[in-house]
Amino acid sequence: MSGSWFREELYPHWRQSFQVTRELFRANDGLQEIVLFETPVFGRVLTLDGVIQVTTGDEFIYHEMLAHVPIYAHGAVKTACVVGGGDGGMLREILKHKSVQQAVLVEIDAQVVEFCRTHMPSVSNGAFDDPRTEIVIADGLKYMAETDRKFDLIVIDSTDPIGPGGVLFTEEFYKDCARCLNADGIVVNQNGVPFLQGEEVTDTWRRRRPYYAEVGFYMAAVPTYVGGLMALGWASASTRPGSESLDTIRARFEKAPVATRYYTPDVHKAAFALPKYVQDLIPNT
Ligand code: AG3
Repeated sequence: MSGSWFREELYPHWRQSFQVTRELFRANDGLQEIVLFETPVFGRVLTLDGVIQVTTGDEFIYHEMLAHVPIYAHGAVKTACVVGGGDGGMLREILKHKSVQQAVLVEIDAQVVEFCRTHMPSVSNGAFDDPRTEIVIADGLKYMAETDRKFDLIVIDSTDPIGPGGVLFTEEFYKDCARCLNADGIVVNQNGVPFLQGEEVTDTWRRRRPYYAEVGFYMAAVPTYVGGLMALGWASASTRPGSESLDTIRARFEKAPVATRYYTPDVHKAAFALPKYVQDLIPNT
């Protein structure tokens, strides 16, 4: 990281660079390499195996959209499970909801949790110490295959489908998630930036379709997940998070408000308007 620039090489033919004020930490526990550095525009930036995961500047967009959209669409989430998400940002957003009684975080890499708790405390903002939180250090695939718990919401807060997080994009895992959802439960995940990673949308749709009556996507614009809008996937046996009327979502938000900087009921509804090039990645539509 000499020369004060960090270059992310996620894509073979397109790279993005960040000016680095200083590198704060670098470690490798054998599972993945974790690096933290300070930047002028995005604040603290965390990478895993060289790919941007969180920046303190724009993480709110991703975390709010994967937490509040399914929660307000469902209307009464009591139990939630986050798979991945070792930085604690997703837990933080989920726990803003008073209706949530229990949130289980299943993270494969203990160093990520400890590291983020110490060096990026604003991201978890106390969520790891909330009495409703349970932290399980385990492989998410194995956890979902073995647990007999059921959840109203499962958020798969993964890396891209490379490295240890790759299993969280498999048909086997989506099948187990379906079994671990209550009848009206919803699972959501990140599906990459379809302009550059279009196959993730197609693959996720095909792999979920056999196990969920309802499968779809919605969009959010996260500056450091460069390349256009990011696709967020959802699936459920019965709840269609984009179908509730704006009035219903507004009423739920007003009755049980949470502080947000990106999410609003209007943004919730609008996020389900898919650009044509994204629609075209979904088979049979
Ligand atoms: N993990 C999602 C990182 C995805 C980056 N992918 C990309 N740019 N295509 C975020 C973890 C935050 N809790």
